[in-house]
Amino acid sequence: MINIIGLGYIGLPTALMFAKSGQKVVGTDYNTDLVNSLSKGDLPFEEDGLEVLHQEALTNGITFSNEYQKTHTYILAVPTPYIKESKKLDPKYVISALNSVLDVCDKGASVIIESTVSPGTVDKYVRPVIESRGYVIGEDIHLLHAPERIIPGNMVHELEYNSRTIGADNIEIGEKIKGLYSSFCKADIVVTDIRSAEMSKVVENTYRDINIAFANELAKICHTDNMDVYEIIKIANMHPRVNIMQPGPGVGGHCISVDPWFLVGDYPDLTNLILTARKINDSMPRHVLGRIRDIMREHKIKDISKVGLYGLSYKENVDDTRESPSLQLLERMDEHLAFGVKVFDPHVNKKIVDHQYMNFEDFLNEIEIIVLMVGHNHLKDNMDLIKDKLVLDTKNVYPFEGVYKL
Ligand code: SAJ
Repeated sequence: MINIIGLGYIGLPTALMFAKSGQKVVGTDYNTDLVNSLSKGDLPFEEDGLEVLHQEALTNGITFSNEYQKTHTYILAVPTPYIKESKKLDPKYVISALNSVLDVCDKGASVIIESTVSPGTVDKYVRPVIESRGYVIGEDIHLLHAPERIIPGNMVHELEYNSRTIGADNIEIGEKIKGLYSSFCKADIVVTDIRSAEMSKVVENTYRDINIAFANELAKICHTDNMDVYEIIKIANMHPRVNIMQPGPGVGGHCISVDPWFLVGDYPDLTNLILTARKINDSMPRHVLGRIRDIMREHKIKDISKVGLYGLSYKENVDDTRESPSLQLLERMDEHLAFGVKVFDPHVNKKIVDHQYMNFEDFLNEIEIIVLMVGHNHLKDNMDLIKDKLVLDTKNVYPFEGVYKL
């Protein structure tokens, strides 16, 4: 039986996938409401294909509990936040889950950490906890790191078809756990050492952050001299060895905007490029604010409450708002005592900010400038409804003439 600890964005789909492919699975989370609703068949967040997968997993006997199970295989998918001031990883959830596992596990159990951790975390924080409790790593406990790679919005598909990395101290154990993941993963699974697994995960997300920062810097350059950044990136990308990402209002989510900081926190003297990329991406909400101010001036609009942000989630077609560019922008406005901007997101059904509308038409009736922060499909289906507004399109999705861009 596999006991999966932490039923969030990663742990839950992974648990369901293991169950669907015939493994006996218990999902454990400290949140009783979540455990109860999952047992009843309700999901805590929207994700393509997750409902069907949930039903299949329930049919296959997955159970959810507050309790850690006595078993031989554990997967830890708990949050690994970073400490804002020091930019270093906070391992408190991993350590506490690990201690609870050690309270109940079988001798010889494998403990697989799926949560993203900064390079060296296993050596620095995880091994000492196990050893301090008198366990011998490699005998009493096998330690592994199997970072995930799935992208919100396409998680179910990517669980099956993305290649994976498994870091282990011992190749045989690594191969055994590779066999376990092969029960649902159809792509290559590389077995390596734990440090390489930790580092490659953070490197993947840092690469993407730097590439997006390059696109964002290009957007700023092109804006100052009236060039079309999208056209230029499109042409450049036709070169067989160029692949520039798209500019946008900022980088959100709990991965790309967080993981590079682990490297900056741990190697402050060696991370010039990585830090600069982070700063460029973090500067984008402020750049959008500047563009809103330009449009207000041009059209002599003085009242900020005539401005509406479309999109609160960190990217299209998801309801996840963690570190979202819109929230970053609202924070910046708050710092400048500018209140009253209106907000709407069809995927965010809970009220999380002031002046948030639940109805698109009510929202549109109140505003003159609409700022497209997220290119949800909902927006693409309703473009006609915003034609009479001043449109600031930060995602290059508005198909009509007369639009303001980044
Ligand atoms: N973004 C841009 N321009 C782009 C692409 C994205 O501005 O061209 C923005 C998005 O709007 C969003 C942010 O970047 O605000 C991050 O979104 P994302 O879709 O790039 O990535 P995430 O954070 O949803 O998922 C990433 C993925 N990592 C990589 O592609 C290297 C995913 O595979 C990882 O599993 C995930 O991080 C994770 O959990 O680490």
